[in-house]
This record gives sequence, C-alpha cells and structure tokens, in this order.
Amino acid sequence: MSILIFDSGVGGFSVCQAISKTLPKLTLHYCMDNQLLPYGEQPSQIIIQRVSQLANKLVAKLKPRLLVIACNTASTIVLPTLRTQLNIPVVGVVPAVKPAAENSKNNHIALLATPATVTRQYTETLINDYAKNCRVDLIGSTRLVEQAENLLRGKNIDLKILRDELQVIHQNATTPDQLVLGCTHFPLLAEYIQQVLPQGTRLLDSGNAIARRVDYLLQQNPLFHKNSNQQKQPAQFFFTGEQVSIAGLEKFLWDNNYQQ
Ligand code: DGN
Repeated sequence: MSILIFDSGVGGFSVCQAISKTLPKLTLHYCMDNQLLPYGEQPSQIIIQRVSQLANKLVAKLKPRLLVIACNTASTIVLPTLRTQLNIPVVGVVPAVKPAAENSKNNHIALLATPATVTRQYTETLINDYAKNCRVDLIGSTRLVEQAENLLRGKNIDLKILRDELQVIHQNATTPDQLVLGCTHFPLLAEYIQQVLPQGTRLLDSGNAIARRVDYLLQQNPLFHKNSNQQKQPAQFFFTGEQVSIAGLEKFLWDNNYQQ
C-alpha cells in the first residue's frame, strides 16, 4: 500500500520521517515541484493550478491510497480544490499554533513560516481561533527554505543567516517560549535553529500530528489491514525541475530508526 507526499522541495521529507516512524511498512512516493520553488514567493492562483495539475496526474499514475500535501504554503489554499477533484483522502499541514498556545507559559509564541503562509487569511483565522490569548510574532523567511535545500545537498548551514532571520525574537522585551515551525523545510534545520534561539524557546512542528492523521485515515481503508504484511515497495520520486540526488538521502529519510 502506498501514499503520495507532495511538497515544493525537500521540506516534505521531514513529514516522511514522521510518517515512516508511525507506519514503517507504508510505501511513500514523493513529488517535489522544485521548478516552482519557492512556493512562498508565488501567487496563490499559480500554486492552486500547479498542485492540482500535478496531484491529479500522479494520483492517476500511482494510485496511492492517500495524498499528503506536505507544504504549509500550499495547504493554506489548495485543500478544498483537491478534495473536490480526488477520490482519496487529502491530508494537509496545519502549523502547530494550537499546541504552542496551549503549552506557552508566558503567552508569547512565534510562527516561523514562508512569507506567504504568515500573511494568509488561513493563518490569521488559525491564530484567532487557537491563540487569541497569546502574543504571536510572525516571521516569514525564504532564506531558511534555501538553507534546508542546501543542507540536504550536503552543503553547510550558515548560522549567521539563521541568526539574521530570527533576530526579531531577540529584540523584544519578552521572548516567545514556543516557536512554531510552520514550513515543512524547517524541522530539517531544527538542531541549527535551536542554536540561535534564546534558551528555553521550544520548537514545535506538525510532523507527528500528520503521521497520526494518516494512520487514522488508512485504518479506515479495508485494504490497509489486508495488506499489512506486504513488503514495502521502493519509493518513487518525481521532480519537476532538477533531479535531486537521492542516493544518500534515502537511508536518512526513510530510516525508521531516525531520531528527531
Ligand atoms: N515546505 C513548504 C511549506 O511548508 O510551506 C514551502 C517551502 C517553499 O516552497 N518556500
């Protein structure tokens, strides 16, 4: 049994890690629209057209049981369209604003996402619904997306860029005690982000919540139980731009022993 994971770049790999831990036998196919990366700089209409075109094509080809839009930027706008077009469950990513607000001791949290995600109505509604009592600092960054892309191509992380992008966190009288990673690229940088944050600021992402949702939805599919002893199939990768070398990545990304 397989599912399809979609992102504009390598960010969805952070979601694959979480899903692989929960469902080690599940085959994960991956599509990255790296020709249009970064999504955080693209107009909404272009993203909606693009994701729906690619998702329809690949779902027809691969016949996955479920589609994960492992991209916050796309999830804020494409889910209603995809759900009317496809006859499989479509899971999106929601920034972990709700748990962050619940966990915050000083009612001060921050959301780090793409420039598009932090300005979307979807995000405003999410904050109004779940973090009304908190101060929420919004930080939009494309440079961190580039850093995550570089990291998975074996390049070094520039901590100065991380410091610059996150400097707003250090500039106010109080600091957020929860930082929501509202872009799937950012959990891949977690250990580096943590190095430039004040002590006591905790990172939260949505990977495990997505994995639980995928697990729950697949359990509803009768084929899931029938196929539970089937061997895991090799993952298939689709790129719309440059073919990213996955030779070394596959172990890191699909290794069930990977510790976050
Ligand atoms: N990984 C994507 C997200 O979660 O928003 C977007 C990255 C990008 O394309 N800028």
